[in-house]
Amino acid sequence: MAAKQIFLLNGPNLNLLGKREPDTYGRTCLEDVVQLVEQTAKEYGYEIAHYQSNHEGDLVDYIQEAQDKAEGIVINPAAYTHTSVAIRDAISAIELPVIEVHISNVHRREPFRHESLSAPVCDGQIVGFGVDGYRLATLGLIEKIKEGRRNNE
Ligand code: DHK
Repeated sequence: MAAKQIFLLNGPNLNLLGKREPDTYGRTCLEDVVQLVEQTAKEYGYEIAHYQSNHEGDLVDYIQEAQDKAEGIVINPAAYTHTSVAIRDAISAIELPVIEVHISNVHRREPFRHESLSAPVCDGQIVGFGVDGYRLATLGLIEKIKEGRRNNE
């Protein structure tokens, strides 16, 4: 029997993790983040399908795809967090738990990063724990999956 899947989605510029503004985003590369999430998920019998894109529409496609293939989503929409109605609507349209994660503490940063268009349609948000936030988000998501439906209805 195929393992249950969690989609891990990363938005623009997160492919540069480790090299990009390390004082803000740390020195861990995206590949290592994916491994961390895979290890965490595996302990609970889940596999990770990871996608990173710099393009808004790709992220919308992955969110839609998750509906048929995954039990839930961990997503860092990166800059699209603050701008994308399309990503918000895609999350809203699916019937899966979704946890938003941000590496940095966005609330301590520029005012335009304080608002998340997607957080109100997600089931939880993890902010400011560095890349360990992805592990925490995965654990939180697994709890939400166990509970059943998302809690934003
Ligand atoms: C990542 C980004 O790329 C920014 O655009 C967000 C987020 C914050 C993060 O902390 O993971 O504002």
